[in-house]
Amino acid sequence: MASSITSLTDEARIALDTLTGRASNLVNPTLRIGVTGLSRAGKTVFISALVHNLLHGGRLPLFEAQKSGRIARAFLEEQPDDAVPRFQYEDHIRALIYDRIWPDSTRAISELRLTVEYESASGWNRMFSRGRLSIDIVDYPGEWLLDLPLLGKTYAEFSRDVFELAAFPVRAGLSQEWRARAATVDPNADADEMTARSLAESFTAYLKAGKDDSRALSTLPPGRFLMPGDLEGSPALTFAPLPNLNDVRPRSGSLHAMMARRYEAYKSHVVKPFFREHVTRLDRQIVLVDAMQAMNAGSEAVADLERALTEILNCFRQGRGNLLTDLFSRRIDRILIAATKADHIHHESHDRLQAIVRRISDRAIARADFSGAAVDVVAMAAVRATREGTVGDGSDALPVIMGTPLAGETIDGERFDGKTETAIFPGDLPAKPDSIFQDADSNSHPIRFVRFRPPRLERNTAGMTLSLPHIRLDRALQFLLGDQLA
Ligand SMILES: Nc1nc2c(ncn2[C@@H]2O[C@H](COP(=O)(O)OP(=O)(O)OP(=O)(O)O)[C@@H](O)[C@H]2O)c(=O)[nH]1
Ligand SMILES: [Mg+2]
Repeated sequence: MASSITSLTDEARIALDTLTGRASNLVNPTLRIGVTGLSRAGKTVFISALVHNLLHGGRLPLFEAQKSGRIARAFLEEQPDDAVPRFQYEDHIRALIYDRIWPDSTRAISELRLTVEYESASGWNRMFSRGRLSIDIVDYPGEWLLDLPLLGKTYAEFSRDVFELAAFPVRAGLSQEWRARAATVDPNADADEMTARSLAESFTAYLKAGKDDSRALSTLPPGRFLMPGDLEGSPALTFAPLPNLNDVRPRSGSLHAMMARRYEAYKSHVVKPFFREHVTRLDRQIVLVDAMQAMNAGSEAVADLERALTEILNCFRQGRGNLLTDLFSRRIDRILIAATKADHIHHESHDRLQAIVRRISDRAIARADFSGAAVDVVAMAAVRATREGTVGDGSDALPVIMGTPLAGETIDGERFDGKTETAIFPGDLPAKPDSIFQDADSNSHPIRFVRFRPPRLERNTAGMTLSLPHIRLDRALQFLLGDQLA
């Protein structure tokens, strides 16, 4: 399988990268952490909060190195990769802390290097010198990972799979227009740029409709169709599946041949370089999931999230038969699956959220036939936008969360102005994790979901702003970094 999807040059290049990587790692130990998740999952906010808390000595009691005072210094350094956009940490922090607005959507890959100087916990290591670890944090869209299966599929197989999925009840309505348009073309007709373009546009509209749908269906490949970046309009992105293809070689000059060539170009110019240059270099990975949004949208959306998570975990699976590890031996040894935005619910429900995400991941892990790396699950909020309280007293006391809803958010017809702090009873998550997979009445107790503004930071007596509040960010840090700073 490996030889069919990679060329010798790929393998040679990867081997060389590994060698030079290992050599420089002896001089300056580095850890590459990938941060991914579907769009709006909370990647940018997570990285900003993580870095801010490390730079400013935030409250991180579960992050052992910080708690025991062994971190001497943390600072940003120039990143090693000149061709990857820098994660614009300062801009995001300005938005979060000074403007109290959420940072803009980012939609592409970016990277940031944070270096930590620390005292080793072991007396033996301490004798030599202070430890130093550079942490390269790479933010990239989860949608791009969903492209991995394409490497193992021919254009005809890809087309058949896409048509099959598009006919499923959840997607049939959304895909109807594109399927009707596709049914009017003859794959064997002469190649024509305008036909290719109109099919690609109609197909992209279907992919986009799934994303915008209230059921919040997760994205289908090709991932760059919705996030084209600088490839917008290029032939590698101007193709679409064709109906009723069989495995015979397309006639040269036909629409089928043109589409198949562009599909192959997408694989070799977009998908392979991304995995080769980015994913295969990661040591650790955190996958952020917005489980509450899926639960609020009902069991179909939960099943869909599970499907996307299975495919994402599949990319990090080890052993034979994995398109990625077949080519490459360096492996991710820890994966954290993190449910974000836990500040939308009362702490009594945090464990429930964690149990639900564990349940979704367990099924995804079983389906991905996954083993090897250590996997953990956490429910957290990288930035805690709410405080907790109770309304009423005695047996009538209700747990509430308080925060400033974003301007324009509504609850029970009340519209918020973005300035007034409000107490909200968020509702409870189901006690039995399995119930989210059944349609029962998961919708009869939806969580009351309003988006809040980022919090106002407290100042200490010296007038210094304190670090960004969070929920269990320290637990995530301990899992991702703790052993490296021991
Ligand atoms: N309350 C709360 N909201 C959050 C938190 N993290 C993210 N959000 C919300 O989720 C939105 C998306 O967060 P981002 O960090 O921009 O998500 P992303 O994954 O980088 O999104 P893309 O760049 O579009 O892929 C934010 O605008 C916030 O509204 C959190 O910890 N608490
Ligand atoms: Mg982002």
